[in-house]
Amino acid sequence: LSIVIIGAVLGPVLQTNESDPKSTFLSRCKKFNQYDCQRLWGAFEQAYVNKDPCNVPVQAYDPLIAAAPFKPQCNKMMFWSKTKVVVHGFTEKRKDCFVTLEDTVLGYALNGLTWCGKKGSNGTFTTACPRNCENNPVDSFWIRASAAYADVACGDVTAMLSGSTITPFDPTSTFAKVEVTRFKAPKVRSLNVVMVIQKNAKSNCKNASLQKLKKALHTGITYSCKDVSRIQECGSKPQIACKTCW
Ligand code: N1C
Repeated sequence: LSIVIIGAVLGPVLQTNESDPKSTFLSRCKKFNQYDCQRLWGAFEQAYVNKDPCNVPVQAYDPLIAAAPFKPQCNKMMFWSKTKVVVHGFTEKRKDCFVTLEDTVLGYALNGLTWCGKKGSNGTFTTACPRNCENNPVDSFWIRASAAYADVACGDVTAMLSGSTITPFDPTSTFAKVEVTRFKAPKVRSLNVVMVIQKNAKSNCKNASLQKLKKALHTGITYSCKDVSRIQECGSKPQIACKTCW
């Protein structure tokens, strides 16, 4: 009996054991229905399996992105930099207002995971995966997915940046390097920055780096920035209209 009980407890836990990316990927993917998850896993694997883990370029994920293209969700698309926890804590409660890359099948399935292959092996590994070389499997995926997600951006776009850093618009971030430059006018009408202000904030909307963000935007895209210190409020009160979140 005790074995049955242990099995019943461990079964569901092991199903999403992060040391087994395949089962995590498949179980997360299944929550979306409408996708052939086995086929997506196959398209994912081909990007890095049997390759030197420092030799997986961004384009290796083209077939994966093509197999699960991002759908434009005008006026709801949310981007972020250095605010991952706040953003997802918030979008989880207000899916009606905003969607992030992690709310799409690929972003959701791979969020927080580590993976790499090895030359001469057909396996997926989670330990000793390099992140310090340019063409590593994890960074290349996020760059490719971020580019594809930004490519379909439309309408009024939101970005949550962090007032807890000295440079909220960090030129080395994926948001700056990959996403902002892909927003196209007139498909994208505006970029609206929500500056997350927590206690002991180091910057706000007046920060000089935001002038660079404004300049980096293609002409025709309107820019705005708002310092928001009570981000939770909109998340905890579902009756607040999206427009009046801040
Ligand atoms: O480099 P960043 O942030 O500016 O990237 C964030 C930006 C978002 O707008 C997303 O659309 O780029 C996209 N994105 C993810 O969705 C994502 N999920 C998980 C980029 N990176 C993502 N990750 C991991 O976080 C990934 O490992 C990458 O290196 C970090 C980047 O976090 P950041 O510096 O706060």
